[in-house]
Amino acid sequence: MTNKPIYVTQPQLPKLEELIPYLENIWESKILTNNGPYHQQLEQALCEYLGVKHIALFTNGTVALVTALQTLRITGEVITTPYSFVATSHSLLWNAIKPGFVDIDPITLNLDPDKIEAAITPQTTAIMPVHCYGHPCDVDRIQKIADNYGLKVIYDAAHAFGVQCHSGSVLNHGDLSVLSFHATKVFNTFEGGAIVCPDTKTKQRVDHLKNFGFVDETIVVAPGINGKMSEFNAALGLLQLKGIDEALQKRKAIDAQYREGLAGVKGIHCLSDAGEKVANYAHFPILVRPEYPLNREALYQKLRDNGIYARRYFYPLISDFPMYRGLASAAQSNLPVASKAASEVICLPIYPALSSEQVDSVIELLVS
Ligand code: T4K
Repeated sequence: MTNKPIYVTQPQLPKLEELIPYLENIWESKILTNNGPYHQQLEQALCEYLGVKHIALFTNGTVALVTALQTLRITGEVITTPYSFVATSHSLLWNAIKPGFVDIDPITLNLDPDKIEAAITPQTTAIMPVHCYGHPCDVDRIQKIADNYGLKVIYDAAHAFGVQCHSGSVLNHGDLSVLSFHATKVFNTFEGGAIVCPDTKTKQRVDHLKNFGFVDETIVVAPGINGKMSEFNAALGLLQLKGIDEALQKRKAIDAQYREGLAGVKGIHCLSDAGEKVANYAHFPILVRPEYPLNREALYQKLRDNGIYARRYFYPLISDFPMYRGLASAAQSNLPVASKAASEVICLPIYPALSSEQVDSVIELLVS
């Protein structure tokens, strides 16, 4: 039994004293929200860091997803993955859109491009894939299908902060990409999120929608929501950016340690990358296969009994929750790969402050 519990993640935080000058400025200016100076600075800084043209900050990733769908006026049906956090599909239901679940690729666990076309109906207007665990989807093939059928693509990029694929930032693919800056993410602002937009016109529409639809004091152009990030969260984000490269290096080292320690363990499959040029090591998922002496549930419990609070992301599948399971596309027979992955996966702890000894203690439990 390890002394202190080890959770699947732990947020990275700057030194508290470094935050104080930012707070003093906020207290002095009395600008707490509504596109204040820190908000503007963080949008600019993130565009530069991530290599994207426009970013609109949000209170969280879920409201950003809901707003992204509103931005492009998506209706009808949207093709998506069942192997994700519920927020992905919930954003569709909040827009009265019917999810069309499509199975995932067995190697990357991302939406399988081979299966998308068969799921397109006359009502389909968009595809919402997820860069699961920060591993890029097959963006080129997905775009080709979208172009052929006249569909929009909105990426749920909640896990994909800083990830680069063959063509640079993965966030530049699709019509919009949505980030989460939740406490559990690679880059956090406590709560937060963003929409990455390709042009000023789209960014302007997003900015209206996240501010109730206001264009100016008297003009409201859409039934917008309140999705604005506060100055506190934005200031924290500016500080967090200073530590992000070091945090990513630490994650990379932990990833390497797990891979080395688990390489010879029969029945434990470490998910490989999806060919990204720059990875972010957001999660460390393993698949517990039949050759392993314990099944997934028994291993999950063994870890817990030893103070390791690993998580079964993503089990159950979204399509198995009550508000989705009545859909024809939610049938397990339609989603064999996702169903298998959901029954085998365990995400091991990975975060910058996790020591090499702690990683060893997790590996030891898996090996013994
Ligand atoms: N799309 C995708 C693909 C997503 O994964 C998510 C969120 C979203 C969209 C929506 O974005 P946001 O609206 O959240 O911005 C967590 C997170 O709450 C959620 O943000 C995340 N995905 C999901 C994968 O995981 P839980 O219920 O598993 O979190 P929780 O509270 O059990 O936290 C896990 C562990 O992290 C805890 O055991 C301890 C540690 N922790 C957590 C928090 C919140 C801390 O040490 N400090 C903290 O403040 O959902």
